[in-house]
Amino acid sequence: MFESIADKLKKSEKIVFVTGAGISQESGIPTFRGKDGLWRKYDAMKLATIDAFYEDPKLVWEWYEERRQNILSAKPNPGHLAIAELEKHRQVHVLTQNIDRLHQRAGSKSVYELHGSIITVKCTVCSFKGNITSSFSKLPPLCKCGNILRPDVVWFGEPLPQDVWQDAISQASSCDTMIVVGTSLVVSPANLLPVYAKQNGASIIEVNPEETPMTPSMDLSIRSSAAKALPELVPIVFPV
Ligand code: BV8
Ligand code: ZN
Repeated sequence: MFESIADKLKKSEKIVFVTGAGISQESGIPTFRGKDGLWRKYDAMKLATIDAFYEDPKLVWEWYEERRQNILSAKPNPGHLAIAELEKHRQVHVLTQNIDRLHQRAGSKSVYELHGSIITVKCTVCSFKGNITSSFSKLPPLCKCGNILRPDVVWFGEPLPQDVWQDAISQASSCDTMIVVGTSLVVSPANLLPVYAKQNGASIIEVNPEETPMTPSMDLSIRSSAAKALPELVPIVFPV
């Protein structure tokens, strides 16, 4: 799969991955827009927004709690593990749209969570932020200050965490190779990251069973799944 670009990969000092829901699909976590997509059962534009939350916090919490249980029982797959392995031999950064923390559980150290994390909550009023360690007895859960807590994720219409977004732009703009895995590149501004990389002369590779809007601009677009393609990548970039 990677033979045509193997020499460039071998010379890459800094590799940045941009990942989406597709990289966690083989861990049993449904993607958003796929046939098994989360958004088939639910209208995510209805649920992943601040208005939906204030309209019906219990419903939104039920959706996140269902996803959180599934995520906690999921395991990193060979795709996540290959990226973590590569980080032992090269400068690797992961810019993920996912909120499932599977990259970190696979062992990746440099992970930028562009859309937050389902494992953390924050207060809708005070500055409290913390990890969820057990299921809540009542939904929506309340903060010590008496106000309701919300999942610490970025909803549609909300800005990405500024520090994370700025860091993601600088990583994308200074890498030799960007590998875009498991994202439909529909959601902005995360879908701009490959543009930043290309503008700065990086080689960009896509790993996705389907085409995306950026397939024509890719140096290499691999029609395969993350768990199959990424383990092939490591021995090419870092021949032992
Ligand atoms: C912002 C967190 C500005 C929560 C998510 C019109 C109206 C309203 C808004 C907009 C609009 N037009 C544009 C916008 C902006 C909007 C946007 O982009 N909307 C889209 C829908 C058009 N963006 C925003 O609102 C962002 N904020 O712009 O703020 C601003 C600035 C200042 C002040 C105020 C505001 C915030 C976007 C973040 C939203 N939150 N998630 C949660 O998870 O519940 S988005 C959600 O979609 C996920 O995070 C996910 O990451 C993201 C993208 O989806 P993908 O990861 O790509 O997943 P998808 O299912 O789409 O694709 C999976 C891919 O994997 C497929 O290609 C498939 O082929 C492939 N695949 C499948 N299996 C495998 C595989 N690949 C490899 N291996 C496999 N096995
Ligand atoms: Zn509070």
